[in-house]
Amino acid sequence: MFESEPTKNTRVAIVSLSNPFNIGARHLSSLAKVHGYDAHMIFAGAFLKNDILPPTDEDIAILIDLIAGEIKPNVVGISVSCSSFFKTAVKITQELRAKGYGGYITWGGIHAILCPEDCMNHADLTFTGEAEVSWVEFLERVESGRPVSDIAGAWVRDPDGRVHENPHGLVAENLDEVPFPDYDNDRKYYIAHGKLQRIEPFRKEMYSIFVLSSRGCPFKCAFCATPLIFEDYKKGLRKGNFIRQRSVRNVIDEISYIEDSFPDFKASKDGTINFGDDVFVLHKEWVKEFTEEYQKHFTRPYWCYFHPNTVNKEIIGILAGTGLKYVDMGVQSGSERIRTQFFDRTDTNEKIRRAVGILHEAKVGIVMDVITDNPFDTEEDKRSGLEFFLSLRRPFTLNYLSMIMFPKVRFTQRALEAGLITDADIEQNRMKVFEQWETKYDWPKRGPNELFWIALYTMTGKTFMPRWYLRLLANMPRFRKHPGFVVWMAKRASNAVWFSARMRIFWRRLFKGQIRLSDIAYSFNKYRRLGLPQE
Ligand code: B12
Ligand code: SF4
Repeated sequence: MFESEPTKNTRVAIVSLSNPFNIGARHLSSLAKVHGYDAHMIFAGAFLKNDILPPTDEDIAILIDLIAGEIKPNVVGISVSCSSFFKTAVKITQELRAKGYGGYITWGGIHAILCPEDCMNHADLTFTGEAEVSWVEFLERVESGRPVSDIAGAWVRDPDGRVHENPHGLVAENLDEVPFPDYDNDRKYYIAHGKLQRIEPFRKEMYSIFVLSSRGCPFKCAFCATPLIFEDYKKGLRKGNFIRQRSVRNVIDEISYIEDSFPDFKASKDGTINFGDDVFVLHKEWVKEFTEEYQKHFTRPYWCYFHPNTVNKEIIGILAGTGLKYVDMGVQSGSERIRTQFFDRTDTNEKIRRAVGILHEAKVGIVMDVITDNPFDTEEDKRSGLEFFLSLRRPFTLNYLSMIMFPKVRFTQRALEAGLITDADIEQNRMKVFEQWETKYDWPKRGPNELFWIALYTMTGKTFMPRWYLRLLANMPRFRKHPGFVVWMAKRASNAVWFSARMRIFWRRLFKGQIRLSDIAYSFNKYRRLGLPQE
């Protein structure tokens, strides 16, 4: 789609760190190509089973050689798409300079947006927001040899060391005008396990893909980076609309482009579309049109995020039966006290119970995100969490994410003020994501009591687990110190649910004569690469 020959001289190398998705960086690659620049995209760092790890030293050495020795771009763009990669970005920047690379080194992504002051100790330019508009402006100036020091939307360091903290730039108001994220197998590199492959990483393995039908979120969860950006809009520091929706046509066209780019994915029934929008669905009319069009064009399953407050009968009724496999709903804590007082969420127990009921009635699968390892949790919170999950209609699945102290967000400030953490725990210093982001049972730094409650909660959504039995376990102090048996049970319960769901699909397809060897191979590879779901 974007494979035409460059018409301009400026060459760009965009680096994505352990993130083959990186929709934001892929947009910048397609934009550069559409404007005639010679854009290369390098994905450095392996995408592993349930793990996020930074690129290894060996991977970085290959990356530096590739950029400084082979591509020799005028501009390097490093996407710090998560604060955990701050130190990796520093290392790459320093090593590029040590290798004699003399072009611009620019940084962007969420960490650059939140902490430009730190990034400017290393980068020549730091993009401080969505960069579609300012990126194109910057490339035009590089191409024409004009100064870049006053680019809106970026902080810029002059050769004499002076830093220009330019105001925020414009964002793409009409998202339909932004070219799709670049999935072409053209000028793509994948560096992992000490090996360079000249290939779009998803060509090798792609089992599901993220599509964003909108940008922005109206909520203000204290642990999340998004509300900090929204605050800037409210204060008038950022211009335009924070919340924007793409047209249905544009979203459908992007999914078609993705399918055409990845024939294996297109041929498979199991590859899902993940709508990664912070909160999917903002308007009823949009949903109506979307479901009609989606069913006309695709049969593959999809899932999306919902906030409990946005689940309503009408919208779920429209979505149900159109391929919606499940809804992933942020609940974040079973304790209403934690949710409202520490997470700044407005979803009461009652609202969540209602949302779960609506999803059940519509026969839509339910996954609820829950944050573990929260230092504000008390024993009372854990117990009330158990009672809350036990009060919900079953079945449902809990998806755990370990609490990470991201910079500047309100929750981190609160934990700092309460003396529960220090600066060393903030993610760009701590890099906890590399140890624990999806909650895993075997993380050695988690105490037995936390592990006990996690395992117990896991079983609350399983229909075959008697509620009285879970309450009984909760009242046995021995298990809090030695949760091995409860963890063992939770794992078996999850495996049983997973296995029976797969079997149901298998028999249904066999009955309909829809079993193909290619589907079995695809599923096998998927679980070999990504691992069985924990839940
Ligand atoms: C979809 C998504 C994912 C997907 C896809 C990842 C991706 N980044 O595409 C998956 C599931 C893989 C994922 C994984 C993770 N994610 Co995530 N994810 C998101 C989400 C919801 C949308 C990202 C997105 O595509 N936004 C839209 C695009 C257009 O915006 P953008 O990425 O910011 O890119 C723009 C600018 O930043 C800039 N830009 C970006 N890169 C570059 C590079 C250069 C050179 C330049 C000039 C500009 C530039 O221009 C882009 C275009 O406008 C965001 C929340 C959000 N609303 O942003 C969280 C978010 C980015 N994720 C987050 C986290 C923590 C993670 C994980 C650690 C898992 C977890 N614990 O949740 C991993 C880390 C993966 C990694 N290696 O980075 C946090 C990061 C917080 C922080 N301070 O670091 C966020 C902000 C959510 C939150 N809780 O606050 N994520
Ligand atoms: S609903 Fe999601 S994206 Fe919105 S503020 Fe809360 S956590 Fe962030």
